[in-house]
Amino acid sequence: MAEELVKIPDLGGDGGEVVEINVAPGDRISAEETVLTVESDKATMEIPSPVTGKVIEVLAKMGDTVSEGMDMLRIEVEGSAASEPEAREATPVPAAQPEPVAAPAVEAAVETASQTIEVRVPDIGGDRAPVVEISVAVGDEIQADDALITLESDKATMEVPSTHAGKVTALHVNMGDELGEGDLVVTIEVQGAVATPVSAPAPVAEKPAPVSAPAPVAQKPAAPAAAAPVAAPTTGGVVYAGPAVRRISREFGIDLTQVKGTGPKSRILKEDIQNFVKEQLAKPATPAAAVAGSGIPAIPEIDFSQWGEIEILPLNKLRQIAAENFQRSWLNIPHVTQHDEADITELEAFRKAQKAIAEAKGVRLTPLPFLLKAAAYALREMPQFCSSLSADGTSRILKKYINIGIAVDTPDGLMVPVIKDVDHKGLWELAAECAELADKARNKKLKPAEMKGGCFTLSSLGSIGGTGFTPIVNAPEVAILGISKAAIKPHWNGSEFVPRLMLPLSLSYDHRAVNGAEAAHFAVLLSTLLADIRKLLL
Ligand code: CAO
Repeated sequence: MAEELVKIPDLGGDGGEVVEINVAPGDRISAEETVLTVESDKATMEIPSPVTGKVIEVLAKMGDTVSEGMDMLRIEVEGSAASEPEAREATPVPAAQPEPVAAPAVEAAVETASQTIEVRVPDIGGDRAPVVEISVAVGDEIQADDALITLESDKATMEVPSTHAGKVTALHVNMGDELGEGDLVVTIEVQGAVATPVSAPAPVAEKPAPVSAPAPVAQKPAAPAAAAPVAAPTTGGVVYAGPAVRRISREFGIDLTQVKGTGPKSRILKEDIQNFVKEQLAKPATPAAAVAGSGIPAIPEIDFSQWGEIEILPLNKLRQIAAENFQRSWLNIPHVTQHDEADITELEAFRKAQKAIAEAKGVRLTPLPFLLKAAAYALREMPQFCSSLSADGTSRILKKYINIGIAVDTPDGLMVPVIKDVDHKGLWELAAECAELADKARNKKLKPAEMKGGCFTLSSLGSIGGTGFTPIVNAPEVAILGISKAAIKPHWNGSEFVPRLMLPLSLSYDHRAVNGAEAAHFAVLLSTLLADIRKLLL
């Protein structure tokens, strides 16, 4: 066993900053195993050990700026007979920092209308490397030095920039293609004079080529990445991470922009990926409908137990479905609610007068059947309320039938059975059907067909209380009538205040299908009909 001093190899350029130390004293490492990760303004490089052995000391520190010849590692080399410590340089990293490209000989400033330029992979240090990101598409207008693709070898992540500004006319690579020096990346149509590449300046030819015969200029490979660390594959955000971390993130489908880096400059370390995966696994699954497609930021998850005792109760299926429906409707429909009041003093007097007959018939006559009749009348008068918008929003589908849903509060959640052909049914029939459907809803006896085909919905909280609310439209319907608790109010009849029973109405509507004036007319029509139910006969 012999001790060796391993030095930093040629990194190209002025060296770089140590952003990750991958070994510790006492570690047994193999030749080619990464010792340090160094980041320059051009590339991220992993520096391997040239020998197999046991690490005695890591001589470079996090944040050090290192360059060729500096001490990196003291190592006890396995299988060596030498007795004296010797110094050796780590084998230069093959793909760490491509050499700058020699000035192209054939490139010249050419005065011409447009030219086709081929951009190829520059010298990337010998090895071939797979394409891990394609940053342009055919038709894109790009600037000189814009990243075209990103290559990632075992040792480095590199962007291949464009040599010229122009329009991409052909893309010659696919994700995963293994590329090496000279491979064709894109063809670009360049307008006007073709200047020499910005990233690899070369002398301009003294004589421009004749305009009449603009020969396509074969481009020398572009210079390697001019920009700092590349963006994560899935987003445009800049992420600091070494090739190994990027490789793991791709294997696990992790968006690096979501990972909090704890290294210098918020660099993402392997431990950060491990912690991220652990956190994700510990999270409960988010219901897809909560955010799917909405594009709105999710409400942050909070541990409420930090403030006291809590209990977590799962929502039953009905509540989950209702929640999805409410959210879908609320997110898709521009809601407006029109509030009004109906004087139901006479209606209530009539209803009470029917009590004995109702009892004889075994029916409870609440205000609801009257509201159904009034709504059916108004829907016939104003058919835009009895419609749905086509999915593409270009037409209105008028329904020539009048089916009205009634919101029923049940112990398991909200259900909306639909009363069919309300306009053809009398008060007693409607009262009986309301009671029957509400009873079925509460006893989970409703059939799917009994909850379908509605044109409009009534949501009555009148038996509970309240002076108004903003019901959510039961999409794809375009309006819903909320009913609150009737109350005696002083009403000015022109000469004096008289007590009248006023019923609060809250008409929510889809403002894409109904405008405000129409909604006000509809609410006024309902109030008028309820104030004098004889008008329902007209
Ligand atoms: N103002 C004053 N009293 C009212 C009233 C109103 N607007 N509406 C009903 N009442 C009275 C009824 O007249 C009845 O009293 P009487 O027996 O003395 O006549 C009492 O309140 C109870 O009525 P009810 O609730 O049993 O019957 P209903 O026909 O009014 O309503 C139903 C039936 C199924 C709509 C109702 O029970 C229900 O479930 N409502 C909840 C709807 C809901 O949850 N909506 C919110 C949905 S989310 O937007």
